[in-house]
Amino acid sequence: MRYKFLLILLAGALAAACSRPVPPVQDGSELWLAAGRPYEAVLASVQTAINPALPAEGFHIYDEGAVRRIEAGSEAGLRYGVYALQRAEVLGQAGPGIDLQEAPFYPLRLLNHWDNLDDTVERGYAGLSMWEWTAPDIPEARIRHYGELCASVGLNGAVLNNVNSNPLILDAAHIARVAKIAAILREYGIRTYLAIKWTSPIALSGLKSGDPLDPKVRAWWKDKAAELYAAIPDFGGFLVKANSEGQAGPQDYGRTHADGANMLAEAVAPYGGIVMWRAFVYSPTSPDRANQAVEEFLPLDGRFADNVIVQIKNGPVDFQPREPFSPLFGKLKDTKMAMEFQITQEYLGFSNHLAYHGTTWEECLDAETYRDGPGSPVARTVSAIAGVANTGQDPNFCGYILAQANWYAFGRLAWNPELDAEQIADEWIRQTFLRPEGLSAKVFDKRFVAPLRGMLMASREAVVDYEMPLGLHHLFGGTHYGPAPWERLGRPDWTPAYYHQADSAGIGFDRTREGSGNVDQYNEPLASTYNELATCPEELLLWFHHLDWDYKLSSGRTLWDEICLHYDRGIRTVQGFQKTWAGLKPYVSASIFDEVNTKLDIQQNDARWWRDACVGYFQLFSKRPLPADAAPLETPIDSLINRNIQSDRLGMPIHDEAHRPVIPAPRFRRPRS
Ligand code: GCW
Repeated sequence: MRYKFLLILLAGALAAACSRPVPPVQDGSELWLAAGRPYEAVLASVQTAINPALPAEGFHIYDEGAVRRIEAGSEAGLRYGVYALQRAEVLGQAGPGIDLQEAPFYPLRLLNHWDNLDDTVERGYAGLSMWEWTAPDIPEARIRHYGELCASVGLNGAVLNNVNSNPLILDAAHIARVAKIAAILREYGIRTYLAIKWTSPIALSGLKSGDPLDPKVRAWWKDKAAELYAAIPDFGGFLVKANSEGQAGPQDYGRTHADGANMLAEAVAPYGGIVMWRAFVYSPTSPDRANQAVEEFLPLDGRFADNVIVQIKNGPVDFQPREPFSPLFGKLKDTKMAMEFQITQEYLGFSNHLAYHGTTWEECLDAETYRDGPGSPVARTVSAIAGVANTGQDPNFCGYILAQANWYAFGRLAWNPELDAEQIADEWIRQTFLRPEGLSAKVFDKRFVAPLRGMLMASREAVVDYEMPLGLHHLFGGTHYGPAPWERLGRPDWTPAYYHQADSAGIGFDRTREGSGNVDQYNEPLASTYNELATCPEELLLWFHHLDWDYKLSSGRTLWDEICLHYDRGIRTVQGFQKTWAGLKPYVSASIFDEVNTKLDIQQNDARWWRDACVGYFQLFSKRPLPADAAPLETPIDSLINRNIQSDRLGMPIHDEAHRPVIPAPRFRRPRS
């Protein structure tokens, strides 16, 4: 009897072991094209036709009897349609009777690559430049893979090089090389653009000036445009960073941004080219960096040529974990504007931290500007959208499988800014991670997709919490990876102390009407909403207000206590991710499991470093104890202050074997005797 019972138990255990899902073998190098049928197979299974009645890049997928058809306004539209069907198949939305008609919201949907001609990538955390500028040949296979990935989410343009541009990008050898890349990208419906250096005529041809009203300069750019279009007939145009962070520009010659942009616009106009002129400008002497884009660009509203687009970063300072939207979106009425998001995580833990940006961008795109009265969200004020790419030579393109979600989310929102961040996260997971054999879709959904989606959705807020909660911003040191709230030496608007303004009374940047007046760059009723403490959203409190440490928040707690608790909460959320991920082990390949596991461990150690550094440092001013329910600090501020993480040659942060940040004591030079 007893034996029989044991046998039944054993058989049960065996059956359970056999029905255990077999984790798929995959390494993340197919990104979100992993789970779908190959493009060619999807294409072969449908009847396609160009239908000029549809928008140029739009498509219509539908069934006619047993035949599945895709009609589109152009070849590019057909490609988008095939990829949309591929996605619908993975999502289980491609059953009989499918009827899906779409067209992109923005005509221009671009990636901006900050890639240098020596193959380094400014703010790139996924290896060297994916274009391999220094290699004898262009990396065709990678460029094709990139083309597929971009086309699958509807991106249609790429600026290949850094906005801190090298004039050599416009020499004959580089133009020839760019033409080869452009020829491949064209097959995927992607136009090629270049970032130019203002002083190119001086550097390349020895001109004496860069004055945009100088006929010689104007002629130079016209000739250069002719040369470019001879090599690349569908060349998209120029992206320009001028009079910004040490880059020269028209203001050096007493001219305006409009003079500069229009001169370039005139050169490319005959070929249908455009100029994207960046509004990222600020000078060290202004009292509030956040005010400067509006101060410089509002007076120029209506003075830009038709083929100029002013490209504006989402926030008024610089891609911080949280910023309000740039007030410029609500101000320019007669100028075309483009949104610039940063996909690469310059300020959100590089490619080490999970920080899903679908939520960040949704927050910005949905924000109400009141530019044309109620109902003018940021998304509707802009006519183009650009994202600073997070790509490099790493086999998975992004340096972290979970960072691929940001490239995907950017593409999807560029196609349709009204898509929901959670839906995008869901789509991305289902297309990226293969379902283990023997696991039903329902169980996979419940045990894997839903928990991972939860991690993505909570991740950006977690970073805000452990880096700079409640509207704090720019507390970074060195490479922008770690905390340095103590830094106050050098150009003021590059130092954390300029932004947090901590003193014995309190903390925060006063941008109210009593302070820098930045609130009044927003349209009413937003200006007053931000100006009044009672209505200013708490997540932006210290962006707009300098407040007493004892100021009471809606929770009834003091500002000081809330700051401490936010940092704690950020750490706890990441520790929660670690637990969740541990439970997802049976569903992913060993290599992906280990990759994420290690990165999450780095992230939680970094989060603890951020908390110790920021809370420890601000405590020197607040002189208050941590609230009773906060975790004690682990490292005394004395051993963190004035220290930065060690970086490798490419600026990537170094962690020890236990995944803790390596933070050496500063080396002081012995004074010469
Ligand atoms: O975010 C800052 C970066 C710079 C960058 C600059 C810009 C390309 O720290 O690396 O330069 O903005 O957007 O121009």
